[in-house]
This record gives sequence, C-alpha cells and structure tokens, in this order.
Amino acid sequence: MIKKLILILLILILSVSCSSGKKKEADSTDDNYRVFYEIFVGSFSDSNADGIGDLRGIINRLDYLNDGNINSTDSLGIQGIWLTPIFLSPSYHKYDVIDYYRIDPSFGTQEDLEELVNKCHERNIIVILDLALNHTSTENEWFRQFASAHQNNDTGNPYYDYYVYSYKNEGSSYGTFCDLQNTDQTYECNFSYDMPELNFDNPKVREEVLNVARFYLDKGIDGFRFDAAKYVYLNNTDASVNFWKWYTEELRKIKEDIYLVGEVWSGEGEISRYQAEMNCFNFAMSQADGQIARAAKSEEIGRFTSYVENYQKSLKEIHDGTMPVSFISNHDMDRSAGYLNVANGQAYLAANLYLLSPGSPFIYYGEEIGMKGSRGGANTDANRRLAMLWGDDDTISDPEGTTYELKNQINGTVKDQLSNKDSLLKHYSKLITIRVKYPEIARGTYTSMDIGQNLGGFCIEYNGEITYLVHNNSDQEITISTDFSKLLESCGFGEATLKNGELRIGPYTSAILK
Ligand code: ACG
Repeated sequence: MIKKLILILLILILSVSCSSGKKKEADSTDDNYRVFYEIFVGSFSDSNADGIGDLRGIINRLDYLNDGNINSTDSLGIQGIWLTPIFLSPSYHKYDVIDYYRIDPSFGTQEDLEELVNKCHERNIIVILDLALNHTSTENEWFRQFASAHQNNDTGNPYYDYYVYSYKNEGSSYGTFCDLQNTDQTYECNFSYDMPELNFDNPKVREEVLNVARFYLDKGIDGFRFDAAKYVYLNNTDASVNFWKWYTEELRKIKEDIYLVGEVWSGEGEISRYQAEMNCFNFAMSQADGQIARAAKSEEIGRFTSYVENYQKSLKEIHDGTMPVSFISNHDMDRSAGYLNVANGQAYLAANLYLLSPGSPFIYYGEEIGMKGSRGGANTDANRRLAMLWGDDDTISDPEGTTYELKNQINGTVKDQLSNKDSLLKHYSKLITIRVKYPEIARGTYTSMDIGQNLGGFCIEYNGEITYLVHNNSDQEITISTDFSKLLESCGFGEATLKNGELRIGPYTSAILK
C-alpha cells in the first residue's frame, strides 16, 4: 500500500515538473492566411528504403513540420502543405498523369493519403494537392483512346475530342503541336511530346476534371495548386480565365472555404487577370532578381516596402478575397541559398521579408536550412529537387539525373541546425511563431514607411489597431531616435532593443513595435 502511495506521489511530482516548461499552445488559425510548405514528394522523406520519398515519409516527419505547439522551437510550425503531384505517372516529377484516381505506388496508397490528411488536420495543417489538369501523360487511358480513335477514324469514340488536335497541313497560330502517329493529324503538346493537352471546349473533359477535384475534396483535401493555369487556352487569356472562373466557382460550391492557388508564371498584368478567381503565386517576389532577394542584398529597402504596399492595394481592387502569395523559390527555380548568403545573415532577412508579409507565403522544402541546388551546366531540374538533408538515417536519395555535388551543401543538415539555437532553421521556426501570435501580420493593411538609412518597414492596420514592422537590410547595426512606445518582438541575424526613445536594430534584423 505504502509502495503504491509513493509511486502515485512520484508520478504527481513528475507530471508537475514536466508541465512547468513552456506552455503547449495550439494554433487556432481558422482561415486560409497560413504559412504553406511545398513538398516535392519524391525528395522529402523515405519510409520504405527504396530511396524515393513517399506519403508515409511525410507522416513520419510531421513533428518536424508542426508538432502541434506554436511555441515549440524544434518544429517549424507550418500551417499548410502543398504536395507536388502524387498520382500515377511515368516520370519522377509526376506532372504527366496516367490516372488521377491512383496514387503513384512509389509514393503510397489512397489510405496513406487519407491518414496523412487526418493527421495534418489534428495539428491544424491543411493539405493542398497539385492538379496538373492542362495535360496528361500519353499513357493515360484517355489519350490511348483518343489516339486509337483518330488512327481508326472512329469519330463516334467518346474520347475523339478529349485532346486538342489539328491537321498537319493546317499549321497552328499558337503553341506547339506533335505528330499523332499513323494519322495526318497533330495534337497540342506545349510542354513535351508525352504531355498532350486536354480540350476544355469539350464538356465531358470539363466534367472529368471536376470529378477529379470532387473525389479528393471528398477525402478531406483542403484545396489545390493549379499547374500551368495559363495553358488551358494558350495565348487566349479571356478563354483561360473563363475556364478558371467556371472551375473555381464549381469547387467553392463543394467547399466554400477551399484554398486555391494558380500557377500563372507571367508578368503581373497577365497574372492579375486570374486573381479575381483565385490566389496566384507572386512571381515578382521570387528568384535572384526578385523583390525579396534584391532587398535582402541591401538594395534600397523603400523599393521593396512600396512594392508590398502597392501589390496589396492592387489585389484589393481586383478582388477583396484574393491574397498575396509570396515565395522565394520553388521546384522550377534555382535554390535561393545559391544567391542569398546564410552565413552573413542575408537569408535570415529574406525569410523575414516573406514570412512577415501579408497573405499566405510558401516555403520550398529545404529553404529553411539553406539547402542549395541549381540547374547548373547539366541544365537539369533534378538539381533543384535534391533529397532533403535530414542528417539522420532517412534513406531518401536524390532524383534521377542529379549532378549536384553534396560537398556544395555548406549550410548544414536539419540535425545540425536543430542543435544550434542560432541556425536558419530555428529562425524560421521563431518567425512562424511570431506570425501566428500577431494575426495582423498576415491579415493587416500595409502602408510603407521610409525611415532612412537601410531601415524600412510598414505601418500595419488591423481591427482598428496599428502595429509597426521595421527591417534593417544592411550588414550593420543601426540606431535611430523614434517615437515607438514598445518593442514587441525582434528576429533576424541580430537583436533589437528600444530604450529611452532609441531603437537599435542589428544587421539583417526586423522588429515589431507599437
Ligand atoms: C509547371 C510546373 C513544372 C512542370 C510543368 C508542366 C508546369 O511547376 O514543374 O514541369 O506540368 C513555364 C510554365 C509553367 C511551368 C514551367 C516549368 N511550371 O508557364 O507552368 O514552365 C518564363 C515563362 C513561363 C515559364 C518560365 C520557365 O513566361 O511561362 O514557365 O519562363 O520556363 C520572369 C518573367 C516570366 C519568365 C521568367 C523566367 O519572371 O516574368 O515570364 O517566365 O522570368 O524566365 C514538368 C517538370 C519539368 C519538366 C516539364 C516538361 O517539373 O522538370 O521539364 O514538366
């Protein structure tokens, strides 16, 4: 009996001491103003030792992505995941789909997807799928039927009009056409001969693509990234936009709060045409010559802040519900650690510039550890999609065709960075915690402030309150006299302090103030 009592007492003492650390707090975000994380599925984490990343690998890494505690410093805290295509496909990138209703066996099963989605929802992470609907694989049953119908002149075959075709002698005023074997016809193939383009004038094709989305929404998927959105009617923006208007309206009827983001990789004028229907990636922010990198490399900060202000304003004019979608890089781009220095702090400020900004920013997997990878002389996209550098026993390996050398990875692995409190990874984790703590960062109205020297920032208005955000985009500490009354947070390569009306702000560092 006494032994039992001692045991109970011991358990009580232990549980009290365990809960006396930092309080576990869940993220209560209930809208789509979230931080997303793009996972190139085949390169992220491998659960079955075949070297290829898979859905179960992602499930195994959920604690790394978001352990359910917004204060956790060992977890990133992302609130949404974009999975690059996961359906049956002959390629490693899977943008050419054979069957939209089958998960590629190298990635797992429908049950794995359901489990992943359920486990994500338990942690308040939403999941969006990449829908490459503009084209399929030539191995897709729809295309096989289409090809055979044309070869046999079987115009009664229901698949005869599933793809865009033309006659060889007619030529085309737009796009690329490939010869359809054993016929006098060609089919539209803008990306590759084995990626034929669907015919969206055909109501049956429209019904097919709607059914695909419906199927995955029924499984609990929260939204989609639309691949190659401007190609559905290439060089006919009116027709393309009309298609997306119809499609997104249908999807919203199924799920009102769906998260939709279109990939319209063009100049801002063309992108803006699509933004009345859905969010669109803001390409002007991305890559070496984009807004983020230029500001992080100490170019005039005022140019960046006015850009953010004007972009938000212009979006509000197009459609109030559409949000900015900032990012530095994705799987089609050279990784940012190739042009933003991690060791001197530039990469820290770059993270501030897009994660402390309005809307729903996207982090490309590996960005948070300064992973490198660029097309290089071999000119291959595989180098931009290298195996995640876990630094543990993950059996993930690089995709086929990779030529990038491991010795170039100078910024360390996840394991290295988790044990270094000043690492880029810890910085990303802290930034997301701050973003969740101050809802005005994602949702407020930004007005640019020009403070002078290399200090620039915003006055953010939200629910009748004002918060200030200041960035130092130089490699020097800056001190100024100010009227700010309180320093709420600082984050970056250095520290910030506010004393007796004097704001000191470290190199490549940002401050949130009242
Ligand atoms: C998507 C996917 C991509 C995928 C496909 C095909 C489409 O993300 O992984 O490729 O399913 C174009 C398309 C995009 C497409 C990329 C790869 N991305 O628009 O939809 O190609 C210019 C053009 C863009 C072009 C871009 C890159 O305008 O249309 O993207 O170049 O080629 C400034 C300008 C901007 C200009 C850029 C760059 O920003 O404003 O207009 O963009 O500079 O110069 C899949 C595989 C690939 C494979 C392919 C066949 O992933 O590896 O190669 O299939």
